[in-house]
Amino acid sequence: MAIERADVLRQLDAGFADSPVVLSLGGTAREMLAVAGRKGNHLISLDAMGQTISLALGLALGLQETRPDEKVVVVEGDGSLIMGLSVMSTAGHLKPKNLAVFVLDNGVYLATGGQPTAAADIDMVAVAKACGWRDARDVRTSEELADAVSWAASAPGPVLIRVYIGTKQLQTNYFLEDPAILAEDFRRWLRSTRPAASVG
Ligand SMILES: Cc1ncc(C[n+]2csc(CCOP(=O)(O)OP(=O)(O)O)c2C)c(N)n1
Ligand SMILES: [Mg+2]
Repeated sequence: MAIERADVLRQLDAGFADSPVVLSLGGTAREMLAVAGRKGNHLISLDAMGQTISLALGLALGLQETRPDEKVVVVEGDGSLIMGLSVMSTAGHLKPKNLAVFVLDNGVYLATGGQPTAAADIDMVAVAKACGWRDARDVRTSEELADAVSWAASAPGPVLIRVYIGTKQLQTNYFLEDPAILAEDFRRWLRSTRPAASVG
């Protein structure tokens, strides 16, 4: 039985309650809001399809000096990953030890009606490794997911975890917020947890 997205999001929220978590757009963001509420440590890359890992990469590079052992966690979709695939080479080249990416792969652009993505023909684990990422793995069961969450928290990054999920969706409200406010809320949380760090 496939793992569904809401369960994965609950597990990621619990597993990384005090870490920066950068969320993809669309249903992933809306369902995280539904299961976890608005969290200071969650940064939603609202409508910025293909940009989520790039945004988190910059954040990871900025934080790696002050908090090297804390992961910047990304929750990305398969379609959005494929749209911004070039970041795989940049992240593999720069190798931030504090970057962990979870790709929630439902095989479709679910937010826009379920059109198939090219994910079925892509070995994301092989792509990550070929681009110089330190490690990557596939996850198909809740047990493997639990194991991957604790692995990602401690393994040196960048690491990628491809989580195969089903296409069930929670009924959620639409979410609209000024991205400047989302960024400012997140900055406030970062500063509150790192008073000594310079967070611009
Ligand atoms: C540049 C751009 N193109 C298209 C969209 C519309 N759009 C929003 S979410 C989405 C699907 C994203 O697919 P995926 O990352 O697999 O996430 P899923 O919907 O499956 O959770 C699309 C096409 C957008 N926001 N930005
Ligand atoms: Mg998808």
